[in-house]
Amino acid sequence: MSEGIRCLWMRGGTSKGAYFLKEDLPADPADRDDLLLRIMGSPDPRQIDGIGGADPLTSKVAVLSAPSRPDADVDYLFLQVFVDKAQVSDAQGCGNILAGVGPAAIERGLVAASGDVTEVRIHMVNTGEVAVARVATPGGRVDYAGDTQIAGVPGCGAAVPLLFMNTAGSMCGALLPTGRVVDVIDGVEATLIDNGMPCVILRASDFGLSGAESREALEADETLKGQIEALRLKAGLMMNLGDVTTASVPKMTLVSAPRAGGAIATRSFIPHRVHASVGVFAAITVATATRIAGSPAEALAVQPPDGRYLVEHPTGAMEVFLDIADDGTLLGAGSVRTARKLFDGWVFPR
Ligand code: NQM
Repeated sequence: MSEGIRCLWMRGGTSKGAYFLKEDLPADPADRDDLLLRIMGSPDPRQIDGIGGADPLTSKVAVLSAPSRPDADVDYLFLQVFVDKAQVSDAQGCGNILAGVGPAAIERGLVAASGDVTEVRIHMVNTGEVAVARVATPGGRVDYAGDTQIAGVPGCGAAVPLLFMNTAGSMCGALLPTGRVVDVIDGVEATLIDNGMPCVILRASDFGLSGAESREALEADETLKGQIEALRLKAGLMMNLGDVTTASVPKMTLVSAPRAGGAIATRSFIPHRVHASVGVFAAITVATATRIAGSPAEALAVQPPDGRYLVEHPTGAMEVFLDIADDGTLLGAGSVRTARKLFDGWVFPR
């Protein structure tokens, strides 16, 4: 049996993942990815011989290290470990796993707790931006208990507020990488947009859907999935992402009018499974699309009075905050998540 590797298993928002120190993993990315596949048990739809949860939302990795820039406290590289393919991708960030990064950095001694709330500036290596997380640290230790509830997670936990700036064009170089609000691909109108996550925003009704379908119903519709994938491959090229055949971006998000008092309803293909809720950066990106005059999302949305967008999804709604200047410039965005340490120990790859 190979040596064990130090690993924190945490829930971050509505995702779960393995948090490692960079120094505990091979320096060569190919060796690192090979090790992570073996740790997670991929490729295998059940990930039976690894710790992955047989779902893209629970097959995630955070790699933490000392900051490589002066305006950050810690570096965070996100890696998506595919479940049924031997692939590991750094082509996206993850705002849910990000919620566990502050706590994990404090647990591992990369960041010192200071006072009741420790502010952790996190350099998101995938996109080159810095997020600020606020972590409850009464008595100098991370406190995971609290009374904040987020949709898609039973029970409550300590709030982890996340703040972002300069997320526009994170992977695509511009908020609207084609320079247009609407592109027509395969006869379907789409907004190609990136405010932290490359997303293709489509009307659910253009696919004969209400937008209230369950995750299971959408995943069972092979014709729909084929149509969405064909669109995605074309959109990826248009969004400066190149050939996205093996990438986890762009996310394909079907939008419809809100049904539960929110701003907009979503069903998000990430990209081959349907998200049980919605990603943090994906929600921020969809909320941003609702502000863009002439976009399908704008026409369907109900604008909140205070910049707090409830983005509806299959298991409730995610609240994201957008700070937009009068001239339309995006000043910042935020969300509140919770995180929880589930297991700390050594993982033994096959
Ligand atoms: O968009 C899943 C998640 C995510 C990404 C995915 C995320 C984000 O919910 O910021 O959090 O879209 O693959 O973990």
